[in-house]
Amino acid sequence: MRSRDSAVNQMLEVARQEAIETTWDRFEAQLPQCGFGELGVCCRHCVMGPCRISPFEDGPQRGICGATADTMVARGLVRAIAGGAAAHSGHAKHLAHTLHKWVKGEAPDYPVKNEAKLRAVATRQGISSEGLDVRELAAKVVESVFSQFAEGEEPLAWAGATMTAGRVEALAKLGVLPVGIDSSIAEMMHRTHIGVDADPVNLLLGGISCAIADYTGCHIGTDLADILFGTPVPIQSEANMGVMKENSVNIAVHGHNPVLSDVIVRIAKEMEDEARAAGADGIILVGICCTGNEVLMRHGIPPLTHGVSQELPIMTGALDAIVVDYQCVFPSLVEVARCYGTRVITTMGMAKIPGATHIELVEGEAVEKAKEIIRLGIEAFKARKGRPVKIPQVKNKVVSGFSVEAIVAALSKLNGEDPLKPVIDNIVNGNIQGVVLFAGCNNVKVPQDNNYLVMAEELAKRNVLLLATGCGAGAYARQGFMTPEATEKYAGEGLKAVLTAIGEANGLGGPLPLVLHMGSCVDNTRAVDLAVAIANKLGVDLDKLPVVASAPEYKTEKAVAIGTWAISAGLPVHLGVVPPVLGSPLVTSVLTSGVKDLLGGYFIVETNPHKAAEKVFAAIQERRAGLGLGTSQW
Ligand code: BF8
Ligand code: SF4
Repeated sequence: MRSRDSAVNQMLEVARQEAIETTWDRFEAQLPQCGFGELGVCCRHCVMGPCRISPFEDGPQRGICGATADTMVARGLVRAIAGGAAAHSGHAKHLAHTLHKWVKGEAPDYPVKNEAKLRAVATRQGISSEGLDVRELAAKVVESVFSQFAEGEEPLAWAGATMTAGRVEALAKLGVLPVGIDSSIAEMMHRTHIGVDADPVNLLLGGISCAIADYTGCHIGTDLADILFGTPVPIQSEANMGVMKENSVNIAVHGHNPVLSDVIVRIAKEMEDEARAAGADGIILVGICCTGNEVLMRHGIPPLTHGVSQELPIMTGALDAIVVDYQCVFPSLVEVARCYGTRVITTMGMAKIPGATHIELVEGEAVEKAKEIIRLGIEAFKARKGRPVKIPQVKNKVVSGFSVEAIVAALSKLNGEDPLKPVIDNIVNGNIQGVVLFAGCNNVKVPQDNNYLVMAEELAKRNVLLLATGCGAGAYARQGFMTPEATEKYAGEGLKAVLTAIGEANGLGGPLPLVLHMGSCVDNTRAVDLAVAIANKLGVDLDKLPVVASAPEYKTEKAVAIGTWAISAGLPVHLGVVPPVLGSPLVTSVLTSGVKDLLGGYFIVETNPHKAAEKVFAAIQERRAGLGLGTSQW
C-alpha cells in the first residue's frame, strides 16, 4: 500500500498507465538504502572522507580523524537541527523584512491587518505601545525581531516571553538558552566542522540550544504572519483533489510562506472576469503543504494534497499552475508538469528549479507579480481547454482555523471569566485523558496517512484531545477527520461530550471537529502557547502536563528541529520513522531516556501505529499519575 488516500491511489494508477515516474518509483529505485546512512555512521565533513563506521567489530570503528560513531551520529543530528532552524527562521526573517518594508513605505500591499495582535505581541515582548501609531509600533516590533537573529548578550527574549518560567529556568540551568538565532545556527556549523566538538553529549546540548533558536524562529513566523495577514478563526472548506473543476482555472500555491500566496488569494478574486473571458467558469485556488495550511486557516482555500503526493494533482491534467515559494517543494514537479502543460512558477530568488518559470516576488510590486502569475495560469487553461481531465471525485469537508485565540474565544462561550477552566476541569475528571499534537510530514517510507489515521482512531476512542499541524493536519483534512461527523464516529464518550458542549455553546449545533487544525509547521508554536497557558493556570511546568507530540510520518530537518524543541519543552515526542541515530547506542539512549531526567521530554520511537498509540497513551497516563489524576487502562 502506498497511500490511504483514495484520490492519491487513483492518480497513482494514472501515473502507472501513463508511465509517469513518481516519488514512490524513485524510492523503490533507491532500495536498498545505504545502511551506514540509515544508522547515521557516515561522515562527509571533510575531504579526507567520506568515512564510515562498521556496525561489525572487525570493520573500522573510527573515521580518519578519529571521530567515533557517537561523534558522527551526534554531529549529523545537530546539523539537521541547524538546517531546520535555518529554514524556519529564514521564513520568519522574510516576514520581518516584508513588515519592515511596509513600515518604510516600500511595500504598500502589506499593511498590518491585525493591529490587536501587533499590540498583544508588543506587550508580551515588553515593547510599550503607548502613543505609537501602527506604523511606529510595527517598526519597534520589527526591530525587536531583527535583534533575535544577531548574537546578543541575553538569551532570546521571544523564547523567554513565550515559555513557562520553569522552562526558561530549566534550560538556563543546562546552559542551552540561545543568544541569537543566526549565531546559533552558525555555531552548529562551526562545532560540526572537522576537529571541533567531538563530545556527543556536548554536541546534543548544542543541538538543543539550536532547537530553541528554531522554536524562536517558528514563533516569530506565526506572530508576524498573524500581524500581517490576520489571526485565523474557524472556517469551513473542502479538501482533496476533488475540489478542482474541469472548466475552472485551477491554481495551486505550494511551499510555506504566506507572503506571496496571501496576495494571490486576494488578487485571484479580482481576476475572475479575466478567467471568464478565457472561457473558464472562474478561478479555483488550492493549497499544497504548509502554504496551503496558511491560506486554508485564513481564507478557507481548499488543501489539495501534501508532501509525498505533491506531483499527482498535475496528472489530472486539470492543474494549470503551481506557484511555489520554498521548502518541501520537490524539483520533480517540473518534469511531471512538462507532460501536462502545468506551469510551475518559482517566486523566490533563493529557491529556483531548472525548467520552471521564475517570477520573482518583489514586495513593492506584489499585486503586479500576483497578476502576472495568475495570468500564466489562465493561459495554461486556454491551452488545455477541450483536453480530457481525470480529476478524482474525492473530497472531504474540513473545519480549520483553530488558533489559540479562536480556541479561547470558543471556550469563553462556556466560561467567559475563565475560558481555560472547562478544558482543565475535563482533563481533571478524565473526560479528556490528555492532549496529543500530531505534527510533521508524509514520508514515502510509510503508507501515506496510515500512521496518522490509525493513531487518531486509537487515541480518540480513548478520549484524547487531538490537535494537528503541517502535513499531518493535511492528512486529517483530506481524510475527513476535521469534521463534526468524525467526532461522532470516532470520539470516546468523554471527549465527544466536551467537544459537543463547546460546539453547541458556539451555535454549531454539533461537536467541534475530531482533530483541531492549528496551522502550518511554524504554527506548532500555537500549540505551545496553549500548553503554556494551561500549565501556568495549573501552576506546573510543561513537563508535568498530559500532553504528547507525535510526528508519525516526519521527514524533514525542520521536523527534527521541532521534535527536539518539543522534548526540550518537556514533552514526550513520538517518532513514527526511525531517525538515523541507531549507529550510536549512546546518542540513542540520551534521546530516548537520558534527556528525560534533564528536561522531562524524550523521544519515543515506534513505527507500528497501533503500538505507537499505546505508548503515547501510556506516556499520558504517566503524567496523569504524576499530577495525582485518575488513570485509565489501554
Ligand atoms: O513545514 S509537514 S513536508 S510542508 S516540513 Fe514540509 Fe513536513 Fe509538510 Fe510544512 Ni512541515
Ligand atoms: Fe572522516 Fe573525520 Fe573527515 Fe568526517 S571529519 S570525513 S570522520 S576524517
